[in-house]
Amino acid sequence: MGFEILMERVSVAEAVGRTLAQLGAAHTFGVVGSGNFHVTNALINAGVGFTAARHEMGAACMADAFSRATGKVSIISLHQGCGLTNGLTGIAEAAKCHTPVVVVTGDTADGAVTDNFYIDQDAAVAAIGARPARIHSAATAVEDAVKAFEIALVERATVVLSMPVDVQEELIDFDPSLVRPVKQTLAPGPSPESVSQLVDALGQAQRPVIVGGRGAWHAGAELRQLAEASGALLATSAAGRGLFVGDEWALDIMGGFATEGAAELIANADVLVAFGAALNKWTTREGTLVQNKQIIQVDDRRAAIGFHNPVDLGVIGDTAVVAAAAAELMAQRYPQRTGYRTPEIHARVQQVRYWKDQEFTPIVEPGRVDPQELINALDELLPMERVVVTDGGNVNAYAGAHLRVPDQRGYCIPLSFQAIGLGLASAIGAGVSQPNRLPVLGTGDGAFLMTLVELDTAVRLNMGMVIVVFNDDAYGAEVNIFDGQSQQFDSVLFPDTDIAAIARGYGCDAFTVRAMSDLEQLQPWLDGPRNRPLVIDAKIPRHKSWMMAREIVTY
Ligand SMILES: Cc1ncc(C[n+]2csc(CCOP(=O)(O)OP(=O)(O)O)c2C)c(N)n1
Ligand SMILES: [Mg+2]
Repeated sequence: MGFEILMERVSVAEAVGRTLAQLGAAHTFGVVGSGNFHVTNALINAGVGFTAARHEMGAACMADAFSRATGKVSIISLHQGCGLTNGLTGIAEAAKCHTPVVVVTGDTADGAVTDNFYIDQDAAVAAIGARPARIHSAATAVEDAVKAFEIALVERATVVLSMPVDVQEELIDFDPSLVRPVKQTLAPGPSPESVSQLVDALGQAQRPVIVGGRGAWHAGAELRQLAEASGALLATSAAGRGLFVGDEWALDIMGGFATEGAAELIANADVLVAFGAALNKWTTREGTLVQNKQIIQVDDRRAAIGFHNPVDLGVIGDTAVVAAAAAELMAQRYPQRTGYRTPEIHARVQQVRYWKDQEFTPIVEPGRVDPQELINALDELLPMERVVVTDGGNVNAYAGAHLRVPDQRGYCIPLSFQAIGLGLASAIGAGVSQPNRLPVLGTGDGAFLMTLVELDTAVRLNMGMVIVVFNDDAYGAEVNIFDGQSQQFDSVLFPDTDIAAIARGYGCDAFTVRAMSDLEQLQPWLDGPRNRPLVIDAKIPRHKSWMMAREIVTY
């Protein structure tokens, strides 16, 4: 006939699922109830991969980690009301990290305020910093879905698309060829004046440092070039960790996770330029690393400039575009800058880059292992094709700072909301996004026991992953915070928990570490099929980590 009739009569739920798939939804993570059953099936039938989590917060964290790693929009599929509220902590984490995800969730019919599932979903979502959106009617359903996806992608927002159950059932004529593509916008460029001022600051600096954050993930090459042209050292925020791996002038992380030597080199800078890094209290060590120097911040969002920390110059523009323009002008205006790149500093950078090379005195306690000794050994033993994920608590820096990473996609820090317990699901999402890499999670016993139900998901996915539980049978962070202020710690101390036994019950491989020699059990697992998670229950002493010994902020 020469033409095809594409129009089909389908439910709104079906049309929304197909629309999101057509726009490029990369994967769906969800917990399915009656209110999101049809839309989830529509996504699956349209070819979008689906992972069933066991808890809505887990689904949210998996999607968050997946989209962080890929930059693609993933979907969190949730039942209305209680399904949504169960997911809120993970959704808040994604929103605070500007992760592009769309939550598709049922909603009660308009006016059904006596329905058990009723809550004001838009208000709940807005309250945690996500963007409320809804399917308003059958007539607008497809365009409503396109807008939700577009906001997520273009504005790097976490959008919650509420779908009233009565509207979901209505039938519409759906024609995929009429689904409009999301708008394409070009990366914003900087003003010539701001580039000129940036280049003058770098060109006249004696000890410049360039910091890359999450907003510079795509700008690694341009930033290395600018740093070379201006004689700058490179570092990242925690969220940007891995961006400059392999560059001999790069330190690892700036801030609370930095080695003392790295922090000193950054503290001694006279100009610091942050690209796509928020310069929050962690990155600046409570402001101590940004004192006595000129601070320049480059970001594509005006609201990000100076939000956490005052700056001397704000440059608005895409980080890669700004870095490329500055590198070009730098070469013209200030050729051959030495800056911070002297032979002595070169040697120092190699010494102070990684925690594994820093001296420490291990804690000796019978039946327990020193966490730094353990993590440094694991860093050597585990393949570098890894995705390192950390959780919160006293122990968060062991995985978060000691384990080296292959590149920025090899690291995920789900601590934008500073919630404990997000690590396991984030590691699963990271693993789904990069099947060729070994997810490695470091977590505390408290964080792990809070959300370990997702072990079931990892086992079902046959996911080879390594989970190191730093087990002090305590909310160690709280013990440390109130040390010397209180005698009463019963609320944060727990009896010994056999985490290895629990993990085996889920179908994981597991072993307990009470001495470093117990790590012998790791190699056989690494040599094996790696088709299920390995949980290492590492009994560690109650102690104050180097991170907490220094920090004055609350956990
Ligand atoms: C969801 C959530 N609940 C409570 C807290 C407060 N909190 C911060 S660290 C911590 C203890 C974590 O214990 P664990 O995972 O065992 O790590 P540890 O501090 O013992 O190393 C708690 C309860 C939090 N940050 N997030
Ligand atoms: Mg603990």
